[in-house]
Amino acid sequence: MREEAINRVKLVFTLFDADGNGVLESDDFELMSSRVAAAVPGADESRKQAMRAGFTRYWNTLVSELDTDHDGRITYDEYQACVLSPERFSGAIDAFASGFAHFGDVDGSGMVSRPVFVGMLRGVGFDLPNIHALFEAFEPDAEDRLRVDLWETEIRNFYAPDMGGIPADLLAPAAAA
Ligand SMILES: [Ca+2]
Ligand SMILES: [Ca+2]
Repeated sequence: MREEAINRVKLVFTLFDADGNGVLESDDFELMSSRVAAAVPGADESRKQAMRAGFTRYWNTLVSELDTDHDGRITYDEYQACVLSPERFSGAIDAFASGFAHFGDVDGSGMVSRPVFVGMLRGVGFDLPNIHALFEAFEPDAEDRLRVDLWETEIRNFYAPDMGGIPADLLAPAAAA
């Protein structure tokens, strides 16, 4: 796995621990999907359900693959094993990426506006300057929107073990943070 990919994976653990208690649990994924839902008040109900289903499947996959001691929680030590077998998560990540990105396509136009993009990624817990840097990397159109299909692809890239030097790295700077 490339170093950039490992940096991204480490960041995900910190973000997914939405309640900050140091371990991942189903409650974290509930909390995070609620925050993302709250960021898009006018969202379509079916898109919201798909987004939430993506979070739920992701959690279910993590807990079935990584909860070595079967206590229903994933510690950082348990979580680190995911870098050894990223292929086991690809189905869940595809569903998550699709549900998440399309949730931001509020009007079904195939485009995502900057306020929605920023609100959703703030809901996940990324830092504001990084979010704007990523948005710019998508080369937004004259109405300051990005293409939802490019975003969906980049979410997959974020988790891809062999990818580095990609726009998604803007969310997880390797810098001495
Ligand atoms: Ca937690
Ligand atoms: Ca455990």
